[in-house]
Amino acid sequence: MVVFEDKLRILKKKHETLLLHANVPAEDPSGWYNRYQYPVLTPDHIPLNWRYDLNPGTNPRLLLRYGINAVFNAGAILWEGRYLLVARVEGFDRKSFFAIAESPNGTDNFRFWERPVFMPEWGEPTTNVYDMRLVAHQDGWIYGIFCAERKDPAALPGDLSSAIASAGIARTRDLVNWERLPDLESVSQQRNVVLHPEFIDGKYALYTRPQDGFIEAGNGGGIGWALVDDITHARVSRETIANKRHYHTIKELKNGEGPAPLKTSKGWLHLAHGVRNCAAGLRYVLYLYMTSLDEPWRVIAEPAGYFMAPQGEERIGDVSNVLFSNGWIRKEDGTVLIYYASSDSRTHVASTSEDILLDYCFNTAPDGMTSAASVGVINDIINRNSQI
Ligand code: BGC
Ligand code: BMA
Repeated sequence: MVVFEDKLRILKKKHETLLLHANVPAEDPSGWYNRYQYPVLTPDHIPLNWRYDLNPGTNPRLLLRYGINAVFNAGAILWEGRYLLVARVEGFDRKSFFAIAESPNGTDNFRFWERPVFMPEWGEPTTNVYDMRLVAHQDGWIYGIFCAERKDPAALPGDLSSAIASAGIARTRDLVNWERLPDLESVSQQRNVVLHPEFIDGKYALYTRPQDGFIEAGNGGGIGWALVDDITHARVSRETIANKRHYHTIKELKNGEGPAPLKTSKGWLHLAHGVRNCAAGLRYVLYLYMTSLDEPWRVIAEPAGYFMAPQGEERIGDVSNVLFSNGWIRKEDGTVLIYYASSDSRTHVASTSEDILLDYCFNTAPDGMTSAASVGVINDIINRNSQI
């Protein structure tokens, strides 16, 4: 009994200390953002009563009963003045699910709500769900579009890895009660589907990511754009590629929309991830691009290369060398909080401003696609500096 009480006291103290820990920003030499020093969500942030049976009668040794492996790839929303993240929480059992954590300021003191999200099923039960984008749509609902993954029924016997990725769609008014709508109907597999926050010609608009197989984008040329008449029976009938993949760039192998774009006076501001393959496996980095206000599928600016890449401890985790983001929040004063996860393990925040991001997008050279063009960009900067 004493052992139980002592252990519980220590667990609670450590947990509370972690939750109350103040976060500290550090300016990046680029000037583009401040990375906060501590992750905002980790497995240790998960409430103790989700993981331990706290009854000394049934768990006298106070053993862990459900292990949490990672808390990452969080959607984000500023809702009624509350900073909310809908995290991808993954157990030791490799299943992930959604859970909402709330902070008073968006940078620390995140606490999970009482229970994980109860997501109703649609169709064939979903084996795994992840990477939700939260969008307050013009129609008044808050949508959560996420990847719904099921085993491929056509997989050959012995192939236990082939799966089908599709876009699960759910909506809510209070972030507690969710209405699951039919999954997005699409001829290709879909991961990283994001709802555009406004109607376009009276229709819902989606950023898609057509792919040939479960992993390979194949002929899927990049981030797609599709209009949908009825979100309660969403179907991709025509898909155009809005942001293309390219040979020898950070998005040679795959790319995907991050959170829903932010509307600014100069166009829609997008955060996306780009993937390339190398001897060490896939490398995921984050990049930005702008599209036109009237035609959100038309790119008007795109700086070369990455905006953020894994650094230091961020490089290491379950799937190393990965930064991924599906959530950001713009505050009224123009501050932008970027929630990003590192190496499929933990969630971080970086802060910047709309003005800085627009400056970055319009004043950083686009990719010239060759080494010589990159040298040209540097020479331009040197020439300008020599005239000061
Ligand atoms: C994993 C995802 C990953 C995907 C493609 C899924 O089974 O859960 O994290 O993005 O496979 O590699
Ligand atoms: C992807 C995503 C993420 C993940 C990444 C790296 O395909 O959908 O869930 O962060 O792979 O494993």
